[in-house]
This record gives sequence, structure tokens and C-alpha cells, in this order.
Amino acid sequence: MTALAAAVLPIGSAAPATGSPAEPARAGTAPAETRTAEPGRAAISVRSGDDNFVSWRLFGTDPAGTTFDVYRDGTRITPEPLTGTGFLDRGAPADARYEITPNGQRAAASTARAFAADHLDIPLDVPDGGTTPAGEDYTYSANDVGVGDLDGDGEYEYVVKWDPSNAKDNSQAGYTGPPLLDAYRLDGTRLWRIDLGRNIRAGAHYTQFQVYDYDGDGAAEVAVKTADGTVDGTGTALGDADADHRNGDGYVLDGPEFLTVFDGTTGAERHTADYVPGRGDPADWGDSYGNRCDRFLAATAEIDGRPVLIEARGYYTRSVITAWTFDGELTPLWTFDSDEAGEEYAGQGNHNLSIADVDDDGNDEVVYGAMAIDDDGNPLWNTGFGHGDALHVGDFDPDRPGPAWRCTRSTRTPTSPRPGSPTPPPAKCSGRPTPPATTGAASRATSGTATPAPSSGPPPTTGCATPRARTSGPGPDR
Ligand SMILES: [Ca+2]
Ligand SMILES: [Ca+2]
Ligand SMILES: [Ca+2]
Ligand SMILES: [Ca+2]
Repeated sequence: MTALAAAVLPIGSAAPATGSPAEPARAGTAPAETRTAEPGRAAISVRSGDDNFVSWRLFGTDPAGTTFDVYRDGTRITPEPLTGTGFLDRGAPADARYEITPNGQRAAASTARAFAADHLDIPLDVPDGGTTPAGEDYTYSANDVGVGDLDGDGEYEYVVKWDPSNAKDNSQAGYTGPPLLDAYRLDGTRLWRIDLGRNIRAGAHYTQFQVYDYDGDGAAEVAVKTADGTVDGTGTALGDADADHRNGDGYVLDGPEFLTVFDGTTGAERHTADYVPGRGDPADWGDSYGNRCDRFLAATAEIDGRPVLIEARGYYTRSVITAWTFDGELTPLWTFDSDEAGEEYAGQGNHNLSIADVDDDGNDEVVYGAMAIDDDGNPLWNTGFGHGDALHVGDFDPDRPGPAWRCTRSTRTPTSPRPGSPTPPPAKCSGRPTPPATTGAASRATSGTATPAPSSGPPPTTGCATPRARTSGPGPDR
């Protein structure tokens, strides 16, 4: 039995792996009607020696100065209200039952879930393996996890990606088994399974699913790139169920590409759009065998008070970032394409992206490696430093306003911004000040983090890493 180990800290307050945003966690940024369900406090008690550690969630929407009382077996045990979200009950019986009340409101009490050990195992339903056309057997292992309230009951569910044992980096030829997506409740109940099918190759760069309540009905959807033969959570195939677009090397360089939003509760397809941009000629992305054309990233941003699905393709050469809203149908909001914006924007992306309000306008931007794309899809700034593998955006220095940006460079020599490139932010590597803290925001970018920042103090200064000179030619695209 494979199990997913939930973190001891408040369940669902951050995705235990990559992939998805937590549900509503930002204060005062969205109309109330788009946030119909408040998640539970996710109170837990964990045995620790002779003590019980009790912990719970602070909402981004909790008013400032919110306090908590802890009740053990019906009796309040905190003499004074707590301003924090954790309490160690020393010498407590192992079977103690805890309730947490916010601001003295007994009616709003949350009962803590007791962990039998120092973590909670979520049983998983391990898929059967299979055999590729080349005769290679494969099995499945749990991979990325996304978190969201899929059924709107106030508790988080877990969307687990299953990768086959023959999953491949894009640089590696060979067939792979299809990636699968499962949804589980905390008790291990599986809500559904989506089989992305033979025409979605398995590997770290192909499937970047998002879990978020895009239509504001209180239940999260799942958004992911799909293809002919993807089977939704109700057993219905998308497109041509019999199509096999794989070439002899196991790459999928032909056939339609889709972007699908699935219902969180049932896994049923809700809407499918053509993926933008299509791959076109794979050679246009930097190589001809299917490596660089199939580099995908995804995230969820908040723009004009709405959650917006961000999809991205390509970062070594051409880079295309698209923004979508979902209200029963996927509607394109904008597209950034380095082919149209200018060649100086090509090759600036990393293996992750970050979402953050870096220009203090209340909307999220997309920090895409060495450049940032504004909330309307136009370039905001570009250092021209090129592909750098990893980036981090955060309020690293709380004494300075606004988030700082740090981009780790790996393979290129420094380059100056090309003529016509917008000026990088005044502090070179730092965004401009952001609004006050958006408490509790969890990671909202696939394979990356998005950390809104409080603002105070003097202007930011540069936080750039010193670029390393290239010592050898480019290796495999990792
Ligand atoms: Ca739920
Ligand atoms: Ca929804
Ligand atoms: Ca902004
Ligand atoms: Ca902006």
C-alpha cells in the first residue's frame, strides 16, 4: 500500500509537493461572491512524547488580531487567548479530544483530527502498470500533488499525479506509460482517476496540472493539458480515443493538443480548448526531436479579482505564456509570445515560474525566469540574462518593500539587455513595492513559489546572483 504522507502542519496550508494553489488564502483581493466556501481550520493534534501538539490554520481572511482558545475534552485549557496557530499540551492524555475556537466563538469551533503517528498516511490506490509498444513493462509511483477543495465541503482533497517508472526527461527517447491523475480525500477515498492517455508523454516537463476554484462556485477544478485519448474521471474519452500519435522514439510530435478543465468532484470534462500555442514545427522551438517544444509550466494568478489560469510553453527559445479564465468555458485572456514581443524575450524562461504582484497594482504578474510579464500580457521587464533553471520571488528582506527576485543561472554567459528591451526594475532584480501582506498565500506556481510580500521600509536594492560564466557547452536540456 502506497500512502501519501500529509504534513504535520495545518493540512492543505501548502501543497506538500508541487503543482497547485491552495484554496482561498489571500486577504481582500477577491469579491466575496467568488469565494463561497471557506476551508476548515484543519485542526490537528499530534502525539509527541507525553504531550500533544495541536495546530490549526489561520485564514487569509481572518481579521487582524484574531485569537484562539484551545479546549481539551470540553474544557478550555488556554488561560489567555492565543495569537498563534499552535499549542503544546504538556502531559496530556493520548486520547484527548481538542477543539479550537476563534475569537471566543464556540459556535465556530473546529475539532482537531488526531494523528496516530507524527504524520497522517493517506492510502493511495496504486494503478496497475502496463507494457509499452516496445515490450517494456512499467509500474506507477506517486509524483506531484496538488491541493484544493474539490467538492466544496471546506476540506481539502489531494490530486496526485502518477508517473510510470519509464517516465522520461524530454531529452530522452523512449515510450512512457500514460500519466494519471487521482483525487483523494484525506481518508484515502478516491474520488476519480483521469488517464491522460498515450498521447501525453510522462516526465517532469509535460504535465503541470492546476487545482483551483476558477469559476468561483466554491469547489476547485483541475486544469491540465490533454490530448486525443485522455479519459476523464467518468470514463469518457476526449477527442479520438483510438489515436496513437507517438513516433517510434516515444515522442508525441503530431496530433491535436488540448487544454481541459475537469470537474473537481467527479473528474468529468467540463470544457476543452485547443492548447495555445500548438507545437507547430518542433524545430521552431530549438531542436527537431521533441525536447524543447514540450516544456510546459503552469500557475494560477489573480488578475482583476479573478483567478486566472496561466499556461506556458517553451523557455530555451520561443516562450509563450497564456492566461485563461474559466466560467464554464475556458476563455483566453491574453497571450504573450516572444515571437511577437521580440527576440530579446526568447530564451529567458526557467524550469519554473513565479506569480507575484511585483508592480503594486493589485494584480499578479508572471515572473518568467529573467523577465516579468505584466498582468495584461505585455512585457514588464527583462534582464536578458537568459535561461537559469530556477528562480525565487519573495520578500526575502522584510525591511525592504516589495518582493525580491533571484534567478539562478546555469548555462549562459552574461548578456546585456538588447536594444529595445524594457528597462529592468529600478533595483535591477527587485520588483516594485507590493500591497500589504497577503497572509497565508501558499505556493501558487507549479514547481515554484509565489510569495506575496508586505511592504515597509526603504526601497529595494539588487538581490541578483552573480552570473556564472559558462565553462562548457550546453549539456542536456534539464
Ligand atoms: Ca473537499
Ligand atoms: Ca469551481
Ligand atoms: Ca501587479
Ligand atoms: Ca501589473
